[in-house]
Amino acid sequence: MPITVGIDVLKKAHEENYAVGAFNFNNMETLQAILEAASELEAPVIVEASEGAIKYAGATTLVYMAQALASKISIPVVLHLDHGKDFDLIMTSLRAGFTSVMIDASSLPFEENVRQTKRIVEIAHAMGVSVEAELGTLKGIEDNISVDERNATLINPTQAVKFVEETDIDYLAPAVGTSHGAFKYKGEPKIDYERLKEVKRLTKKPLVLHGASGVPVALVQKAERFGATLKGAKGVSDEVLRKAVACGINKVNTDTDLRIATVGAIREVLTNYPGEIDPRKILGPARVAMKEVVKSRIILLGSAGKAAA
Ligand code: TD3
Ligand code: ZN
Repeated sequence: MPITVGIDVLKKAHEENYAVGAFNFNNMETLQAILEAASELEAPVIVEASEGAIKYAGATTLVYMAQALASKISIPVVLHLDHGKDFDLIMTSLRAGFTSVMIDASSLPFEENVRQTKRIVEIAHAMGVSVEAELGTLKGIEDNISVDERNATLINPTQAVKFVEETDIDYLAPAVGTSHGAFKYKGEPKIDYERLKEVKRLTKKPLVLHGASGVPVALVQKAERFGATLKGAKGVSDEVLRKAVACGINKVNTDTDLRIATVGAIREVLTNYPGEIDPRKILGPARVAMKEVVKSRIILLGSAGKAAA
């Protein structure tokens, strides 16, 4: 079917208390892996491109690929701009055909975040596109963090209500203790579930978890076995993620796990077959490995079988 508007997929997830997987892509193999996995599980799915991905591949290339592959399957597929920080690039994505955009002005003072977010919401909504915005700073929260530091970093639930009312965004990404990349925590992961529940109760919006990759030990060990150096890599455990979904998360962003799966698979081929020069023999196994990651995430998030409207 044609690509779907973001809120149509996330409204249902919000009402039925599950999360939709949002996976980053910048090439054909990754997009195929995500869509094949979601389609086989009859799950709605979000494919997202960062500004870096757009600079790498081009907005129209990504849009045409997503439209072409989505048109051949019967699950809802949303095409989302991840962490849009630049007004012109957000406009480029809107014009190119994205059906959801994130305006990330979370590093700016609150009022400026409101102002920039509101401006994008007005334009995007006029085009029938949904908007995500972020409040707070994405940072791994450790055991020894002080209350002051925690409040300075994480989302303020009262402020969240004001933000949602003033901007009219469709979904909100609250900073609750996760961070991007393969090295999220030194100790045990800490997510502020109470704060998350409070944001959900007060805003009644679909919520988005960034920095959600699990960094599974098996994937890390495989990549390391073939020469990768990932010492100290640590992610959000399945149990923590399940709990975050139970507290109101409806969109879960995953990029790092796909990267680690890719690197492990490519390194394995290159190590075992040093004479191989066919890129398809090198990238094909990476596609298979990514597909497995996407499947296990979708099952974990509870969105398998939720494709029907
Ligand atoms: O927005 N993203 C994807 C881009 C982050 C760079 O890896 C996420 O929130 C996913 O974060 P991660 O690193 O946990 O997959
Ligand atoms: Zn993110």
